[in-house]
Amino acid sequence: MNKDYKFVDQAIEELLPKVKEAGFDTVWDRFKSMQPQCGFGELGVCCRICWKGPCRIDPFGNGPQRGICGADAHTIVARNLIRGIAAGAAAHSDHGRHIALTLLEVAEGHAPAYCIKDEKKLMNVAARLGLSTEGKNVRQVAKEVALATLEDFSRQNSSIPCSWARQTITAERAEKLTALGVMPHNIDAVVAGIMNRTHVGCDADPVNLLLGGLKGALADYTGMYLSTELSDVIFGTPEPVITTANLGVLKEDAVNIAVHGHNPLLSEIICDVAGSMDEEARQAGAKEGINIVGVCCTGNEVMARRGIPLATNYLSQEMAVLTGAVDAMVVDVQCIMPSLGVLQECYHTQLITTMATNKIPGAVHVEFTEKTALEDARRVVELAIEAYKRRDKNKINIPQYKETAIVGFSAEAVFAALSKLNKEDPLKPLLDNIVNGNIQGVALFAGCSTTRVAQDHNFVTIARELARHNVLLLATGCGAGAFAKLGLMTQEATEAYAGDSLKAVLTAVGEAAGLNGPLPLVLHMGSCVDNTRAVTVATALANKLGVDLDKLPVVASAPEAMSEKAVAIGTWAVTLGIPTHLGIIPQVTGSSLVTEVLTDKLKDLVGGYFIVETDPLRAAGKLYEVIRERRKALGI
Ligand code: XCC
Repeated sequence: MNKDYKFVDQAIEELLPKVKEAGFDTVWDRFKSMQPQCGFGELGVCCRICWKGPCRIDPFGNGPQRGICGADAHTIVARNLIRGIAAGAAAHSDHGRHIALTLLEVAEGHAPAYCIKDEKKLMNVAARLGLSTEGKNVRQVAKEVALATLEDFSRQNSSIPCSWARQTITAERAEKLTALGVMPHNIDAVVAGIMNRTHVGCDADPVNLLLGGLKGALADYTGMYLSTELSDVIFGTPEPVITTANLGVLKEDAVNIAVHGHNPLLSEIICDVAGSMDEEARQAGAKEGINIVGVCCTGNEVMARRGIPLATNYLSQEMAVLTGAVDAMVVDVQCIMPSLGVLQECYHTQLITTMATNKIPGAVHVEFTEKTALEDARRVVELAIEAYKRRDKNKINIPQYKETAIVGFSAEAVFAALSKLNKEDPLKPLLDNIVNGNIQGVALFAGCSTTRVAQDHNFVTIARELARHNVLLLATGCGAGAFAKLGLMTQEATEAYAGDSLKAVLTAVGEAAGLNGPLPLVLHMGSCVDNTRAVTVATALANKLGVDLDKLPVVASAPEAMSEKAVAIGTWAVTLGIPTHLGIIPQVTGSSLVTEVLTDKLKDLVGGYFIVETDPLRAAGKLYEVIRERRKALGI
């Protein structure tokens, strides 16, 4: 066993020593050989923006206090931070644009593999965007929705905010953010604006830069929101479904295809065609045909909509290949370790890249387009079957760990479950239980997994502790993956860990919704982009209570954050008024000013702020304290 790490995930604990014996390096080995990591980088005081540099500020005050151009630590840290936010926003919104363009192609009849699976949602979205649907057919409405959405990427009038931002938050919040000058009008322009103002010789005022970061984060929010909603329109809105998670979902006697990345456009079609190619897999010797499993957020997407089992989350993606049982790892965009390309030199796994902007040395590239999606998906499955024939049975090591996971809690699914208690006013039961204290508050777990902490440990520890205090738990992304793998998305977890009053509410709703027992302890809301589903619920609650979002007893936690997307998500959560915990030290502490703004001053400005706490139990305590504070301020 790797003595330097503790894993709460037994599957990794079991597999890793075998991997080490075989002489393979994993993410944890590379992390170890990277020590000590660059202290300047950790503090955020290293500037590589121009080629006079790199420059770094001496954090102890003995060496240089300004870079060659004269930028001090505050400017450098703020610039680095908001460039990360811009990258996160670019990633999420490009994903969203891809979905919006696909919707347009569906409407125009150019994407035969796709259809509008959720017409009701399409109509709701149209209404929310202020579009009239009267007398129009589904395709016409879809086209107008797609075009209105694309305007959020192209509007030049900066006094008109992005529709997807303005229409999805409370009016009071929108007004406040507009007055602050941080409401985005055009996602692309805001991302470009951050790159522009952080170029050498531009914006040097750290506070002004941070305000630019808030705007960038709201551009990220806009891209995420539209991505989730339009994906639901095309692929269906998730409803509760029972599935399984962890490496034990791989099958020795099946052609195992892992879909990995973020964008559901190809993985959905792979799921569609796999059934019709099952016989080919059996003819190749796979007695159980084709078995599709998910990794990271593409995994979350197909798990929430189709109940496809989840193999694992970000940090342990290599472990899926190292089971020797994955025949194809098909990837789209984001959070794909380049090491997968190296691993397949020793394993038969066929790594398949599918997006022109996301290629990996060592992979086979099957270029995906919406027009040829069916053929592309078939090609992927064919490659998997071919790879299956090359499998080395001696290398197969599937840890027999998997947990049941009840997933698919979109905002609509939450409202539908609540409506079983009160048809006329579905929000009332939730609100009543928050007001009477049966539910103390709501915590959204988001973000990644990282080598800086024992994988999944922070998620599980904080969640159990908050549940004990009767806090309702929601999760997305690799946080959701952690909870699914480790059995916290089960009714048994509710019985075991929920405080009495929370348990009673989850049981009443679960029974009424026909689950024959409580709702799971943690509600799976989907992938990273689906964090906006939690905002849908929070905004509905705020509107019903007649308060702004920053008054709600709602908190967020990214206890194992890693990616620039997580930086952007955390920043918009704070900007919307939600106190947000980080379980790792963000790379900003080289500037006392930036640190103070993020953890304190933002509270006066937007209501939300960052809470940095690396100890998970203490973090849970702090989050609960915030919830109590907010309840007190509301007089409940
Ligand atoms: Fe990536 Fe979404 Fe982070 Fe997981 S959680 S490591 S961003 S896959 Ni969004």
